[in-house]
Amino acid sequence: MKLIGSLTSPYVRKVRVVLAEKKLECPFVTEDVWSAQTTIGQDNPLGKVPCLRLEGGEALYDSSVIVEYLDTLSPVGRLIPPPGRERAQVKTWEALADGVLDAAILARLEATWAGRSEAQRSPAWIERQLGKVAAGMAELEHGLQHGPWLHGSHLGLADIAAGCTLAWLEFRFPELNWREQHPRLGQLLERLMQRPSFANTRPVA
Ligand code: GSF
Repeated sequence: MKLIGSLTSPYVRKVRVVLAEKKLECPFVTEDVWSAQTTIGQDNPLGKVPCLRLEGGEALYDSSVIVEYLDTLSPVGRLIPPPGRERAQVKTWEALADGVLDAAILARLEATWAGRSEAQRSPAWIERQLGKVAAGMAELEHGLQHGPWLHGSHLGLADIAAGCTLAWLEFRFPELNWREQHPRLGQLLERLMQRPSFANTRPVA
């Protein structure tokens, strides 16, 4: 098994955190998917990371599929409940956290992607995406009103996905200053950063 990714991608970080929490060993190979020389298309036709290449050569993507698979590999620290309503709830938290990232990344690319000229950039599109970020963050904060974890009484995939999103927003969108409006999310990230799985996977520019 081999994980292909980058040191800044929050989706890749989610997979690396899950590997660490599950105490699974997996070589990590970095790949710059934005470089003209990238070979990521050989494993993932969508040209995206993370991508997990299995022993037989076949590839798994995207991050939600990879983490679901990894959770089955070891009974250590189950992160996703068994099939049923609770599992759907946890995966909805993951979809929300990933969706906030998707929107924030679209906004960032709209503002910065070198393939687009200044005249081609759309402030209205950026605003639309940032509206999704704000709404998603409010829902995540709301999800912590009854306790320290988004689902149940211990760390799970919902918290890991949210933590990767929060840390990435701080890394790439410091001007959002989300901690001011979302104190519970701030506490969640502080708690997560105490864990080696998060402390050892900080984004590196
Ligand atoms: C998103 C992966 C993604 O956008 C997942 O794995 O959960 N839904 C997917 N990865 C980015 C890197 S990053 O922004 O984290 C990527 O590989 N982008 C390259 C491209 O061409 O869009």
